[in-house]
Amino acid sequence: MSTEPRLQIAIQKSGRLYDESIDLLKKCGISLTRSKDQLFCKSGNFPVDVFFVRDDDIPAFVSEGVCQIGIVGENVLIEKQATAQDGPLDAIDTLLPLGFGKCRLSLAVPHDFDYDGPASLAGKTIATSYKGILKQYLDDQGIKAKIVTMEGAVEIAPRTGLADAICDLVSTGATLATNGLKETDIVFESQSVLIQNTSIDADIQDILDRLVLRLKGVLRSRSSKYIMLHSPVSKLDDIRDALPGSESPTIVPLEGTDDRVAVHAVCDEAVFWDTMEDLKAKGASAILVLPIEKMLD
Ligand code: PRT
Ligand code: ZN
Repeated sequence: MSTEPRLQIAIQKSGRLYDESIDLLKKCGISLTRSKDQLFCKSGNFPVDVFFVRDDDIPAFVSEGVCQIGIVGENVLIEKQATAQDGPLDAIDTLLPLGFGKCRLSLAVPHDFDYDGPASLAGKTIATSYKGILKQYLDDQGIKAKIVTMEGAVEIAPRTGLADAICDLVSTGATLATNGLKETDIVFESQSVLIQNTSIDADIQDILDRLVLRLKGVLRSRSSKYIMLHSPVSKLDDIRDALPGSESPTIVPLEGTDDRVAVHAVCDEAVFWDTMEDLKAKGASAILVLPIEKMLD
């Protein structure tokens, strides 16, 4: 009996990336029914099996081929590659940025630290969970500093006297502010990415190609809008030029009139009130902006 090929994907089992990873797969039409604490789940309507693991384990799962693909923060991927001891995690390619889990790995110092650029950190102690990325950054800048590795609660290190500065993930900056720290330099900007093992069997590659096409469609539809309006024929060029991120709109005749047409376009950028007012000032009317649910090029 031959078994149908299935694509294995590793995602975070709980935490900041979980909800959006699941949401993205569901938007791709992949149905998943996972009971709490279940670490493995087969989709019933698409040949995909999902493994739920700690984010730190995802790069190894993919490079070892346990899963062919994974969703992980780029910060974790690059750090694991920088510190891999059993040979680098080089059997991994990054396929696609996914647009969520955005954050930055930043240096921060106490407010009373007399900071004048990264060179101020020479001879100082920096606490971080990202030793590999930080060491690379300091080496590139020719700065010699001591790195202390902490697994969590890095922000309290300066207050306890354990370190002079920290290097940690920041999104809103609220945690730094609460701990009396100021962000000084961005070391690395991160978001979640889709990664893949570099060698994938052809039949599984076909499934991956289908998934990637759907993912691209979902990601594009998130940032795109469908715009419909009426335009005087004489103003068509002006109005077409004012449509944000749209190349070739569809022009449709309007019944009962020769001097006005309907314009329909997919705009690859946000459509703000300013843009709509500008279109109106150029002669457009009946302007409608609609969300797009799915796209397939
Ligand atoms: O259990 P597991 O090991 O899977 O999860 P984890 O606890 O290691 O990771 P988790 O769920 O906290 O984060 C997963 C990923 O989310 C990270 O690897 C990043 O790619 C991404 N991400 C995005 C963040 C943040 N934003 C973020 N703000 N990860 C952590 N933080 C923390 C940061 O460490 C700091 O403590 O949030 C705090 C700062 O937030 P602000 O908003 O106060 O600046
Ligand atoms: Zn983790």
